[in-house]
Amino acid sequence: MKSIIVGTAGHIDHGKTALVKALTGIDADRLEEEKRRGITIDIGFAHLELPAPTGEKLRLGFVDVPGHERFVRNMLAGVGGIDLVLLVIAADEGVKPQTREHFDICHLLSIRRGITVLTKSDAVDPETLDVVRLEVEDFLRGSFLDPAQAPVVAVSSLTGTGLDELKRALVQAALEVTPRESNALARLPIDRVFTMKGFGTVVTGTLVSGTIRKEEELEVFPLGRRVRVRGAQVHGHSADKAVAGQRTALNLAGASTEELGRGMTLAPPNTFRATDRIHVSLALLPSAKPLKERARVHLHAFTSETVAEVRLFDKKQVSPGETALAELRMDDPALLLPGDRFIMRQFSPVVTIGGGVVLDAALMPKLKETVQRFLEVLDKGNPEAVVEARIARRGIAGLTLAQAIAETGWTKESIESRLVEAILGKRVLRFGGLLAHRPAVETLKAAMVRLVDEFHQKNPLVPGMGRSALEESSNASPVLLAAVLDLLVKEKRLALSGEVVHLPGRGVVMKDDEAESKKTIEDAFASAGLQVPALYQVIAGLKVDKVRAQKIVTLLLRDKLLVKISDELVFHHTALASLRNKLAAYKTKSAKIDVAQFKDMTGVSRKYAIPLLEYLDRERVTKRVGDAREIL
Ligand SMILES: Nc1nc2c(ncn2[C@@H]2O[C@H](COP(=O)(O)OP(=O)(O)O)[C@@H](O)[C@H]2O)c(=O)[nH]1
Ligand SMILES: [Mg+2]
Repeated sequence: MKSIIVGTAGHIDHGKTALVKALTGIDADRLEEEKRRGITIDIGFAHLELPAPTGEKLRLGFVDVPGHERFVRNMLAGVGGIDLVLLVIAADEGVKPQTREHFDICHLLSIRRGITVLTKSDAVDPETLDVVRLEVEDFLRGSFLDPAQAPVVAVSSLTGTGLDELKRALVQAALEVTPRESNALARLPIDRVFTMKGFGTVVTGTLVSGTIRKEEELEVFPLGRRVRVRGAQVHGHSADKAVAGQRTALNLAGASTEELGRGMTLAPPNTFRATDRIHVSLALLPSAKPLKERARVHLHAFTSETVAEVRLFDKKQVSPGETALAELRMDDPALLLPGDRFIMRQFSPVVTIGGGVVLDAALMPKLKETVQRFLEVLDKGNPEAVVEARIARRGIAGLTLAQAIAETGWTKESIESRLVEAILGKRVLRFGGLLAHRPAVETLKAAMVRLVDEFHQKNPLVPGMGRSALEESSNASPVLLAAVLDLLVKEKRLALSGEVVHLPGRGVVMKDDEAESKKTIEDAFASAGLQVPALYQVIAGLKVDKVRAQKIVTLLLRDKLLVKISDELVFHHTALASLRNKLAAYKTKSAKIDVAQFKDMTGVSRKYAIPLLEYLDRERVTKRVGDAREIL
């Protein structure tokens, strides 16, 4: 069953509320004051099911808006989620100021479909009705309600004339409406909050996207509060779920009526962020005064309302009828996403002057020109290009899937499907949940190689740069760094020894006297066999200072040319290798060897024999059994 929202629009007293009642049987003027004064003050609701010729049922939710100029802000709270407008014009009055203002608002909100209804047809004679029809058709020409493509139906809510024709037109238009995405992420801008006896807190709104189920957790924006859906009602009947395009009432646990209010939005928890700065493409009505840089305007989006300052990118003012890219700095934060439409009203006197579409609600500090180029891509609206631009914008920080969801309001699946080509074309690289733009990855690769190279030049005696030091010196995402390091190692542009990153083939470069000292040390131990000298004596005889000598010894130990078997004793690796050979030969005679036999075999004193045997035990060459060793 298709669900869509129909909104009324038009001047006060032109018969909007009467029309909704004639169609649905429901009086949308629900407030006591509205009934007493006979005028609509706030938005009201009604619903109707109509069968389509295909047999399909159409569920129409109605939002009836006030026509009085003092209540345009209430009208704006209702019109944000509608799919189809009934532009109501009384046959005995024709086009009036709020006919124009509401019509402008619908156009600025990019409402694509509607029906023009000439009400009170019973109040005029047929000739007058014809004249009014011509006048109205002229008014509509060239707009989304151009009579060539959208019907103009004359009705009388009093006598019922024309209502059947209007219902047929409604069915036709409803079938043509592109359904809102019910598998997108849910967003419910709240338009009413009240307490219901026995239920507690109830909120209502038009579900503009996604699905909300009973028992689901939601987050209230910009409040940041978690609530649980205790129960849901759609068009006055309890339901397990509400889907996009339905008037929805939710019974909430976790927030009181005092804490909630019109203008807040319900959405999935931990997904989005409210913002007070947005980048937009705005259009100024031809009837408006020029809009100057830093002008303050009333900003309306869905049910939210705040004051915002306009910052223009490349001009000092926007002329009537013009469009421009701009930043809006809001007095109060709201949950807004790219693609959301908004209306601007002049600060004072309050009249509608323009509107537009949100391009970005996750601003990043960037140069004006960079931002402008980015916004131009967003403004063109190709979804594939938009995700790619959002990834590119993040540079070497990359964009996580979670961030991509928060920035676009798209689901993970739709983001992934919009990335297929960029990934196949290798313009975007994916590392688990992180997306990075190829040029940024290339920049990062070059920067890492350069960093390691510079490190080698500055620290010739150190084998390489610690991995963590390398990671800290870059502000790239850790996931990206690890992935890029992997790539560089695979491409043999960097090498990794344990946690040390170095250029491949780049050992330690030594100065002449250091190289000489290294040779002296190595030779001293190599020629000593097992009768090794004390390390401090060898160091004392070198040309280089003690600190450098210690570094050289560290290198010799790291490269396993020297082996340290106890705090005092260091041997050359060849001496230890020949010791193993001797033991292997000894084993052919006896499987056991004691300390005395070991001293005889090697010619070392007890001072060396014990640490050597303990070393051999550790190396599992020998195994201590009582006072002797078993040769393994
Ligand atoms: N004769 C006649 N009067 C109507 C018709 N529709 C509405 N009215 C009257 O016009 C007045 C304003 O109607 P209402 O629906 O409240 O207008 P709204 O301000 O646009 O909602 C009321 O007194 C209605 O009874 C109609 O089709 N024919
Ligand atoms: Mg009304």
